Amino acid sequence: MAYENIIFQIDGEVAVIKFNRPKALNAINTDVVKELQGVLDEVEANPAIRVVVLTGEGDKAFVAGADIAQMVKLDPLQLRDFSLALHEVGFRMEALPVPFIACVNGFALGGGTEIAMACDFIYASENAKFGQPEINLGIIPGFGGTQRLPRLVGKGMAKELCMTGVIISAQEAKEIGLVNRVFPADKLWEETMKTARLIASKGRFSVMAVKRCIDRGFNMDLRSACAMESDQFGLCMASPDGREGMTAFLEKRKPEFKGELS
Ligand code: DAK
Repeated sequence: MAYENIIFQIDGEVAVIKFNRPKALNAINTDVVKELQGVLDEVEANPAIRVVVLTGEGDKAFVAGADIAQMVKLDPLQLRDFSLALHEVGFRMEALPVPFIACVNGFALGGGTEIAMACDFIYASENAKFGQPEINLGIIPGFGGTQRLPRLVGKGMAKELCMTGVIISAQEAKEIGLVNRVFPADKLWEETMKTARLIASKGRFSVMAVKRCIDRGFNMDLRSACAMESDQFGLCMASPDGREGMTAFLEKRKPEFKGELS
């Protein structure tokens, strides 16, 4: 599939999805959603991809939200399709076994904060800005903002952000637990790729198991979640990578993970 609104590149074991509408601050329209679906198909079909990084073209924005200019022209059924398609993108990112890292290099507003939250974690530049300003447009977040935000930062803070529409700095976003780390703008990419490659160097199966246990376990009761963790732990221990990791430790050498399940 050819992409016009997204740049998709593979750099070793790391795939990079770059929103590429810098003139509209990388706002997400229906074409972007279609292209995201195509990119996720490629990620799913390519086992050589171990980590995916999402970022924005240019130095001003990650994604400044859904494309307001397009949204006002859509009828209710088209909006519903847009909503369902975008939600499906988020669910697929969460369901895929590879981790997604949001590398937020500027404005991440509305749908921008929301797509970043659908990633496994967020790194940001010092000049990045986050917020759910939909309330200023007379609407509410439509891509999981009222759901993923409270799970990350707590109900009170999520309500404050969604009810006021205020835009917060990267540092504030870090303080409330929305962002993992903040870097100077000129170091963000390098630091994000360093972490992406570090994760890519670990066992594929154990990285997948961590993602699965934390995401699925979060919405389960503790006993059931711990039982799931035990299952995944047993599978990891018995996998070739698990045996290699422990043997390498005992032999005082670096492990060579193959990512094979049996
Ligand atoms: N949509 C379309 N164009 C946008 C845009 C957006 N969200 N944000 C910026 N732009 C365009 C501007 O119109 C401008 O275009 P030109 O006038 O040059 O043609 C260009 O990008 C540069 O923007 P500014 O001139 O405004 O730049 P400033 O530095 O002055 O301000 C800003 C930057 C980010 C503070 C400002 O652009 C701004 O407030 N933008 C809107 C931010 C916002 O309200 N975002 C939330 C949008 S609502 C759904 C899923 C998701 C959503 C809804 C439904 N379903 C699943 C159904 C999400 C909704 C949203 O995200």
